[in-house]
Amino acid sequence: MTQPRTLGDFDAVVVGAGFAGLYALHRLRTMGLSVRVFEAGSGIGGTWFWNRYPGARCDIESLEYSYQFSDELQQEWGWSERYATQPEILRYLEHIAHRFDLRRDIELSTRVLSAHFDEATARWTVATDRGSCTASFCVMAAGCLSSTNTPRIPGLDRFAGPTYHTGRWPHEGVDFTGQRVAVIGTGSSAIQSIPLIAEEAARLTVFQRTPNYSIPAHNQPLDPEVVKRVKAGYAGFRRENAQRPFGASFPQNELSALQVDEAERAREYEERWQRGGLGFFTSFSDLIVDRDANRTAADFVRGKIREIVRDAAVAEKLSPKQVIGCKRLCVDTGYYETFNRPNVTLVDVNEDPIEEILPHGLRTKQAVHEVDCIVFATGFDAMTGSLLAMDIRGKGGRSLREKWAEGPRTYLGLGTAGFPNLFLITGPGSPSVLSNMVPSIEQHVDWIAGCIAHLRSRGLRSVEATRAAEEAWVAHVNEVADGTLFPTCNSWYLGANVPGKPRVFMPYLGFPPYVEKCNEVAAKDYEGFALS
Ligand code: NA7
Repeated sequence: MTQPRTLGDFDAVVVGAGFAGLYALHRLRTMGLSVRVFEAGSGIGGTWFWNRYPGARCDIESLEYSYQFSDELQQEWGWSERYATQPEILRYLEHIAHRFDLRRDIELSTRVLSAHFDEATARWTVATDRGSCTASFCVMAAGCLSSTNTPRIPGLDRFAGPTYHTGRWPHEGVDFTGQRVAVIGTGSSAIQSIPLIAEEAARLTVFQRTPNYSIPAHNQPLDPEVVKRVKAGYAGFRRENAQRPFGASFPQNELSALQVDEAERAREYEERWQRGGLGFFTSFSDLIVDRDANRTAADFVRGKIREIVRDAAVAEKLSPKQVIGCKRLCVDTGYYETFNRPNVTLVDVNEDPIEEILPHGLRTKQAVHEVDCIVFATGFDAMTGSLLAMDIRGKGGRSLREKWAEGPRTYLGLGTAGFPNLFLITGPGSPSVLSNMVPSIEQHVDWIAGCIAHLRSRGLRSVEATRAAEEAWVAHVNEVADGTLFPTCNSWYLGANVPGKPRVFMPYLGFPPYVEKCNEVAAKDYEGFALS
């Protein structure tokens, strides 16, 4: 038997080289720690390395979907559009790697297979497909939306043409010219890519399970005056956004939707629709807590769909029935309009389910749809998928998969009892996907860095969430979610998109109170964590 290659002994191992892993490396290395980052991709960028489908772009505005840890960096970097494209975000991350000399501590094309904690030494042994190493701290920066979900449709292996997943797009791109294309799924990735695929393809058939609400992006080149204004007071702009519920600059209306008359409501929604983007969801204060309030926003969007889509039957199929915002709200450029094109067909798989994939098409209950290629825009095993893909074992050899069999359990989404010195960045139980990810990532990395510095200053070597603190936090996360309309539909926030996944609401709603709680825990000597 060959001995596994030894990759060294480090203070910290970081899994993943996306926004989270890159900043974790920089921050921990600046503190004097020896750090090694393992990244499965052949390049850095995480989400923005993998998701190269046509139209892939961020739906948080570029001036705030960026790091703030270095004012020089945020002053010198110039975004070109209101919403940055995937190539521009990747260029930004490559710039970061270069500017902060990060590459020398990143092992690309290296997949972490397992991480096992040794109680005697209080160290983690991290095994990868290229060798193993040990570390005092293991920082999971593997991404919330990284582990792709491809439905097991009978016959898929017999399909003669190429298949693609939006989250694993070929680097060389795909030319759909003259092709008959199937897109399965109508989440954010589908909503961004469908208009562009439709322009190229000879025929596009969209297979929709749940229609989604989408707000126009009204993307445009960034106005130099806006950039100048933000850059003149960047810290203030960041501070203000951090006070908002989602940690992003969506203007929050403090009024209830039911407190104003119909004309006022329509005016507010129309203004937000014209402005574009996710800020539509903060039109009123109670859209995610009150069904009647929510219905007014949902009706507004359904009305827009009817105005945009000429065929009334297609408009009806595209009209979501669930609570608006319950599934991630989407932002688009010409999505609903695309269904007016003569080369686009919409199939509702609820009334006409896909029964099998044939070598040259898809057979639904009612018809055979001949296609040359299939695009799976079917999303991810969100929040826990990439963590549970690794064999993570804590005290007593207990595996995380076993511990989370009924759903993830964490304290603050940062740590989990029984797994000392294991930190999760934007883990389940933290605002993560319900917030602007980049500030959330920075907040977590800074907190982790502070915690490690605290341990070191006291000559301690281990930190572990207590079971009691974890239980209380899980109960609190559920209580907050139960006070909203989020649990009322089958979203990936609940794991409902992956067959067999336990139905548990995973993110924590409310960026400002969450940050306050983390700061309070740190100030009280890491209350709820056992230090030794
Ligand atoms: P999403 O938002 O999870 O969307 C996946 C889509 O695929 C969604 O419409 C699903 O329908 C659909 N889906 C999943 N499985 C199936 C099967 N078996 N049959 C038909 N349709 C299916 O992933 P995205 O990549 O679009 O976006 C992920 C996040 O990235 C997004 O929220 C933003 O935060 C950025 P369903 O709704 O489950 O009925």
